[in-house]
Amino acid sequence: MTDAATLHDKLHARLAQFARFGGTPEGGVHRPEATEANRDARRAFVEWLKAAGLEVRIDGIGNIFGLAALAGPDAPWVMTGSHLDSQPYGGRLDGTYGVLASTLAVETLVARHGAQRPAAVNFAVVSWTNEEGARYQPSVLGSQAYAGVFDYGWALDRVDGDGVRLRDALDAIGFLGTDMPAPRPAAFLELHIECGPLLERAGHRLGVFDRWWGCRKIELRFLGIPAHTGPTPMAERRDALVAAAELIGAVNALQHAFPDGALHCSVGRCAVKPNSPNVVPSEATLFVELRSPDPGVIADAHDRMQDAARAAADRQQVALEIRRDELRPAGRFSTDLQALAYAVAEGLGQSPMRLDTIAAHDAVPLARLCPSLVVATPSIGGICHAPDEDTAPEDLNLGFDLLYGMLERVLSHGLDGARNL
Ligand code: HGY
Ligand code: MN
Ligand code: MN
Repeated sequence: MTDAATLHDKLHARLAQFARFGGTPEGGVHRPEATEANRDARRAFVEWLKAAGLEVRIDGIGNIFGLAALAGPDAPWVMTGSHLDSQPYGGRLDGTYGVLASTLAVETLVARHGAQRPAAVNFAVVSWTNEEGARYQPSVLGSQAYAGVFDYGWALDRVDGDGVRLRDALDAIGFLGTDMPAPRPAAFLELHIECGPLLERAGHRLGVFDRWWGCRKIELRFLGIPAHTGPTPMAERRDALVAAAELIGAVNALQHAFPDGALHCSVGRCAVKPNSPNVVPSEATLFVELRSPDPGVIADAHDRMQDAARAAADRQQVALEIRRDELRPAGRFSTDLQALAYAVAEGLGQSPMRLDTIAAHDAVPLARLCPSLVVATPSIGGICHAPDEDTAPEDLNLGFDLLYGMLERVLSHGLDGARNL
């Protein structure tokens, strides 16, 4: 029988193992979707699932599932997991922590669950493709395809900044799967680092997200005229990057048009062509994000952003092209699963903090299919999407204990029984 300390040792051994896949000198990971480092992490995950005796399935967009039909094919499936892709030069915990904790918890519960004890549910462990939306947009792509938001073919045809389609990148690493996806779950649980400062500042060690913010993601392009940056008279230039620079400032200024903290806005990526020091930029592509819990704020900010983009294009006498404009509406996670999380946390001597998640998670599209929830552990300094992203080892252990306790309860008592013990 493995005790908690042994399980925690196993968790940290896995975290150390996976931190080597794309590990960076600063202690983070560079593991964007379908890169070789991502391939290596995927392979190690599949090997672990097989060693744990789970049925492995890799679906048409490279989502990896590990199935344990403990309760029989007609019983409900409880799914748990997260993602193995990372931001460029990002952190070693975002996504990975949830995949490893879920796998260790299910592996342990399967091993401990003798055939003689009745099981109320089946388990599915998952690693979703392209959650981060770094190499391919939109984000949470694999889980959205699974949830039916996009069809697999459309999702596979997304191209990265070098024009490489997701289907070709997955094929190149051997993860363009052909298996059926996992059965539709009756519940989805995700363990994740907070990716923000609130738990640490409030002195809480566990968080339960009860709602997610809405997010509008716009990809737009200014189109100017290439010219020599030397002799071309200033008045005759059509500089796409100057228009982009004006808009970047305008997007940041949007925060002041709303109550403090109501809108989080950014331009995180700018692609310039031909990107030569002595050519007037003919193209500048911006990736804009507008996040708020209030749909009216997002709509108003979106209108203001569009007005600012048109004004910048007019001032610089360049063209403007909106290439992608997606709204992921705000929503709420399952109150039943939240009640289960609080009950298990109480048994661990913890009173979790209620939180919003402003970051997206795969649990958001899964909420279209079934009750879904994300539980969180503190991020030291609130740092996330950066090499020094970190969480205290004892908090990583506690987050694992919370997830394990939730899964253990539903295994024995079912989703309804688990809450009312
Ligand atoms: O976009 C997000 O919030 C997630 O971290 N990919
Ligand atoms: Mn994540
Ligand atoms: Mn992330």
